[in-house]
Amino acid sequence: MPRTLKSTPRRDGFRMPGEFEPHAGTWMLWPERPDNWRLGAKPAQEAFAAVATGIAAAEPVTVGASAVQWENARQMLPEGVRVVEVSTNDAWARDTGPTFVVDGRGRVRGVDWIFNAWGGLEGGLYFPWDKDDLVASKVLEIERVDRYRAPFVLEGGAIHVDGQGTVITTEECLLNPNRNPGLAREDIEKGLKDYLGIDTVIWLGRGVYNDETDGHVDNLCCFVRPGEVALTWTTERDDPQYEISRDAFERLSAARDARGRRLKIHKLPQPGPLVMTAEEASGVELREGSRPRMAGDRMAGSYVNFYLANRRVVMPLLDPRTDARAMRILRRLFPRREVVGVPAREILLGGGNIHCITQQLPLGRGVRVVARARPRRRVA
Ligand code: KQY
Repeated sequence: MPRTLKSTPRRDGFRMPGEFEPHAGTWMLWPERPDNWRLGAKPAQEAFAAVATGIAAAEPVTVGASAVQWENARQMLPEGVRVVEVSTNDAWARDTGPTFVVDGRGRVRGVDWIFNAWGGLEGGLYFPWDKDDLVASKVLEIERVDRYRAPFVLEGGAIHVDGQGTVITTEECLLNPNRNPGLAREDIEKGLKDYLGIDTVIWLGRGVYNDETDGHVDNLCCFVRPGEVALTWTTERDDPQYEISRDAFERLSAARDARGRRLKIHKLPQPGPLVMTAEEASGVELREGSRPRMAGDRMAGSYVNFYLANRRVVMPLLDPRTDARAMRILRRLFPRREVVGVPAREILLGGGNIHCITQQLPLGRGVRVVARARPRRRVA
C-alpha cells in the first residue's frame, strides 16, 4: 500500500521533472458537470476524447470517470485508453491530480496539494470541492506511488518547472489571498522549494487576461526545454493582454534560471480575442455557487496551453486565423516531436485547455506502464 510520507521531496532528494522528460503515461478526468460544460458536457466529452486519442498515440492514457459516466466514457474513448472510476467535482487533472516527483534512483512519488477550487469561498469557481481534493490520493493509490501531502493550497497549472531547479509562476495566483492568506512570498517560495525540489523561483506578474484561475502560468508561459520558454503574445497595444505579456517578457528577460542561464523567449501568437457566444452561454446550466457563463465573456485562450507527450505535442486549435502560425512555431520549437492539433474551443468554454486537463506520470523505475500506446493516428 502506498505510504503518506512526513518528509518533503527536497529532503528526500526528489524533484519535479520537466514535462519534456520521458513519461510513463498521462492522467485525465472525464467532464460531466452541466453548470460548467454546455449541453450536458457532450461537446466537451468529444473534445476530451480527441485529446486522449491524440496523447494515446504516444503514451498510455488513463481517464478517471464517475460511476454515472463510466460506461459513456468507456464507449467514447479508444480501447487503448484505460478508464477507471474516480468521482470528482470537475475534470482538471492538472490541478487536482498529483504533481509527480522523481529521484536519481528512478523512484517516483507524488505531491498532493490542498485544492480549494481556485479560491475557495473568496472567488473560487464552485462549491463543494471535496471530491476534487481527494483525486490526487486516489491516483497515487491506483499507481501505487507514495504521497506527500503539501500543507498549502496550490494547483498544478500554477507552476511550470525546467527540471533543473527552476519554477516559473505568477504573483496573481500564488500570492492571491484566496489561496494561502497566512503565507508571505518567502513562505510560498520555501514551499515550492521543499515540494518541487527547486532552487529558483521566477515570478511573473499577471496571467492571461480574464483567466478564471487567477492567472495560472500554464496559460501564459511554459518551459519548452531548460533555458527556453514560450510566452503568449499580442502586438495589439489596445488589448489588455498586451501589457501583461510585455511585463512577463521583461521579467523573463531579466531573470536567471537555477543554473545561472538567461532565458530564450519564444513568442506564441494570442488567438482571438475569443468571446463566448449567446448560444454557447445558454447551454450552460445555472447553479448556485458556480460561476455563471455570459454571452460576450472574453475567454482566456492561449496556445501555450499545449501538452508535451512522449515525442508528441498536442496543441489546442482555437482560431483559424492563428492556428497555423502557432503550429508552425511549435514545430520549429520541437523538431523531434510530432505536433498535432485538437479542436479545443469546447475545453476553453469550461475555463481552461489541454494542459489543464492532463497530468504527466514521469517514467521511473518502479512505475508500471499500464497500457500499450495504440498505433499513431492523426488527429487534425
Ligand atoms: O485552467 C485550469 N488549470 C483549470 C481551469 C478551471 C476552470 C473551471 N471552470
